[in-house]
Amino acid sequence: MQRFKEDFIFGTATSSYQIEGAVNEAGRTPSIWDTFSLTPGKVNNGDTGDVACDHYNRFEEDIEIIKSLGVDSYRFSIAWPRVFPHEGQYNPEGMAFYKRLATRLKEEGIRPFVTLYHWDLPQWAYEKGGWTNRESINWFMEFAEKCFEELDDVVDMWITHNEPWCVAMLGYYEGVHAPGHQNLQEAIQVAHHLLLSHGMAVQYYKETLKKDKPIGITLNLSPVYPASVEEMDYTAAQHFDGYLNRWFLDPVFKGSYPEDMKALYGKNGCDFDFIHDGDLELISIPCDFFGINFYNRALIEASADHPFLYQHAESDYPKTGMGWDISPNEFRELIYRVREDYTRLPIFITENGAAFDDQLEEDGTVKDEGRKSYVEQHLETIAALNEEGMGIQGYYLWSLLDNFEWAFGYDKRFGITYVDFKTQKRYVKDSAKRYTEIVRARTI
Ligand code: PNW
Repeated sequence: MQRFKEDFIFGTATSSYQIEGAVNEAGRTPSIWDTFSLTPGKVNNGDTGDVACDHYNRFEEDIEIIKSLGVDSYRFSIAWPRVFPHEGQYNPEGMAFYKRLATRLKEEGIRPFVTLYHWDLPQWAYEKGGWTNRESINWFMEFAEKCFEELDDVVDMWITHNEPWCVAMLGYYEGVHAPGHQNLQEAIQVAHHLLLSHGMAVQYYKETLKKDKPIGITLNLSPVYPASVEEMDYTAAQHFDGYLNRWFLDPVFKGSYPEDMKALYGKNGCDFDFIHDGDLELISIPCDFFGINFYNRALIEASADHPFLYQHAESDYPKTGMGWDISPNEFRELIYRVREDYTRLPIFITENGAAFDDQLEEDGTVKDEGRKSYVEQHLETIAALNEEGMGIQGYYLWSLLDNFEWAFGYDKRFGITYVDFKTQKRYVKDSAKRYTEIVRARTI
C-alpha cells in the first residue's frame, strides 16, 4: 500500500475540439481540425468534431461527473477560434463559455488547469501561413493575453502548449494530423514558432502582468529503446529520441537544439534561418512546472527506408487498443532521465491513459479491466517515484470522456466515462470507479 501526499493533485483531462462540438455556435469559426476532418480520407469513418460529446451544451452535466469522481482538478483547453473568430476580432461570447466553465468548477472546489493551445488553430490563421509564419507568434499572443486578462481569476494553472511535437511533426511532417503537410522544413519551423510563442506567453504573464499562477508547457515524451545491440539500431533509436524528445526538451531546458539532429535535418535539406538571435533565451525562460504526457515507450530499429533511418520495431509487450506498449517501468526511467538531464521543476503528469475496445453492458456498466489496470500500474509507479523524491505533484487521467481521437475519430475510446455518441448519454466505466476509490483514499 502506497500513499499520496495530501497536496498531490488528482485530475482528469480533455481538449476543446475533442469534446465540445457546437462548432458554429456563438460566433466560432472553423479551425484547421474542422477543415482537416471534413477532407475525405483524413479521419477514420469521416468522423468530425461537429458534435463530438456536445460538451459545449452539456458542460453542467459533465461537471457533475467530474464532481462524482472526487478529483481535485480538471484540465481543459480553450478553442482559439471561439475567442478570435477572425484576425484581430475578439469575441466575448466565445470567451464567456470558458469563464462560465471555470467559474462553475471553482464553485465546486475543482481547480481549473487550462491549456491555451491544444491544436485547434483558427483557419484564418492557417490561411496566413499558420505556424510556419513567424507572425503566428503575434496572433497567439493576442489570444493568450485575452485569456490571461479574462480568466486568470478563475484559473489555477496555465499550460501554453500541449505537445508541440504532435502539432509540428504529425501536422507538418508526417501529415497525419491537421493541416496534413509533409515538409520537414516547415515542421521544424512550426516547432520553433510554437516554442517561441510559449516563451513569449510565459514572459508576458510573469514579467509584464506580474501574475502568479503556475505556468508551464506540456510535452509528450516516450523513452526510446533500441530493439537490439546492433550499432544500427542504436543509431536509429538515437535519431528517434532526437526527433520526439530532445528536439523539444533541449531548447526548453538547455536553450539549444541538439547538434546531432541539426546535422540530420540539415542532411535532409533543412536550413535553420528561422532561428533568430535571442530566440533560444526566450524559449528557455524559466517556468513554474513541467507537464509531461506519457502513454508508452518506443522500441526502435534501423530502417533504410526512412530519412532518419528508423522504424518502430515489433515488441512482445502487452498493448492498449492503440497498439501502444504498456510500459510503466519505462515511465519510471523516463522520469529519472528528465530529472538527471533536464529539470528539477515540479512535474505534472498532464495526461496518461489508454484506449481499449469497451463494451457497454445492458445494465449500463463498462467493465474496462484493461484501462483500470493501466491506470493502477502508472499510479503505483508515480507513488513509488515520489517515495524516491521525484517530485511529481499531480496526475491527470486522459480522458474524462470518450471523445474525438484525432485521425482515429470516435473509434478509439480513451474515456473513463463511456459516451454513446447516438444519444450523448454518459456511463461511468469501472476504471472511473476505481480511480475514484484511489483518489478518495489517496492510497494505492
Ligand atoms: C495526445 N503519437 O495525443 C493528445 O494530447 C490527446 O489530445 C490525445 O487524445 C491523446 O494523446 C491520446 O492519443 C497524441 O502518435 C497523439 O505518438 C498521438 C501521439 C501521441 C500523443
